[in-house]
Amino acid sequence: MFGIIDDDTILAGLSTDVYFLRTEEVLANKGINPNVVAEVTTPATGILSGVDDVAHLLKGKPLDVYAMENGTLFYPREPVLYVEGRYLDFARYETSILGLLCHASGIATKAFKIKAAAGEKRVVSFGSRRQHPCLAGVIEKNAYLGGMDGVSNHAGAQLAGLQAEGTMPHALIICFGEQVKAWQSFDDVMPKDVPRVCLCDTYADEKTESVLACTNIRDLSAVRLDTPSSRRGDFQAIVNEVRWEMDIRGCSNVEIFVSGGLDEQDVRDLRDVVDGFGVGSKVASAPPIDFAMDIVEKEGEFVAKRGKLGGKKQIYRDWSTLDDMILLSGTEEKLDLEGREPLLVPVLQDGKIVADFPLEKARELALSQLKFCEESFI
Ligand code: PCP
Repeated sequence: MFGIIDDDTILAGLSTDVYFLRTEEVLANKGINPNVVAEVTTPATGILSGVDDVAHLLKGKPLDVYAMENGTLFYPREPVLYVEGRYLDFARYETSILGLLCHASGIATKAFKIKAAAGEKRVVSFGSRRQHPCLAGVIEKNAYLGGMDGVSNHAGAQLAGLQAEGTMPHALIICFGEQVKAWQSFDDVMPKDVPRVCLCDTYADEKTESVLACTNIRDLSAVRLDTPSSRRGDFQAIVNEVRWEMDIRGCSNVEIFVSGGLDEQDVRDLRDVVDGFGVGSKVASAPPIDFAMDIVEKEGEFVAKRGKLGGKKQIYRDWSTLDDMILLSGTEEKLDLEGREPLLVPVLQDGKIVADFPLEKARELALSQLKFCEESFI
């Protein structure tokens, strides 16, 4: 009904470009099915995600897969994953392998950049409304993996094993016809563990509404300012004014949370004056990472198309600096790799999943790399 391709069709390799199905037909007809190594690379820097999905996609096939762990910072031209096996055992899956990695890593990478901009301040994913609803789980999982501190989509959070969080929409206030009644009713009805965050921009200016919220809601935890861009002018000055007016009324413990069309630069500009951010489109609709998959070995011979590097490789990282060396597999013993660790680890061995993919661990890994990132990237 909603134009969604189901799991079984994806697992059957049919969510693919038709040229792969034709390639299979031609190769099978001519009896050609070489043993190959195909690697996934990109000219971009980013945070890897989607390796777990690729493992589930290829599970049960006579293939070996090696990959960086979800959450790893990757650099241009580094293989993030490779598949080894007979070409016809995975030809038709290239489209889905790339789609899974490109989409997940795109969202995780943008979330990482938003978190880098926010520093210690909280960032929450508000953007599931910007994409097809069937993708909410993908969006929230990867937003969290990349560094967002919370997510707002109910089902998306559940699918990712997270607890959704949120404030209130303008619709609630409009249904009551005035702010105070709406905020008080929210306070009456919601369980105590739901933070009292009042949306303070519906009818009057932010200062007026924030003061009203402070003086009418006893356990007010924060005000949310979702000031429309047509009214915004100097947003930082508006926030400073709200802060001042709440402080002089003894509400310095009430936090200020902002949302609405925010990107990295807005977050950077506002992080010293607010306590948290809701970010929607910029994370949920992040550009995909442009990964490509290329055969680099065929029957043990180095092969590569123009612009790609032949041969199976391993990457050795010095975790104290995030400096990497890309080496041709098997040449390691000639070099001093003291203090470095291989990044491409087994994920699938002869079709059996041999790695696990805990979300928290991937997020911690992603965030542990923040302090080493060059400003040009974040
Ligand atoms: C928030 C804000 C943006 C949404 C969420 C964030 O909506 O207005 O529209 O996404 P963005 O970063 O893509 O802008 P609410 O204020 O909760 O929405 P509504 O006006 O529908 O109540």
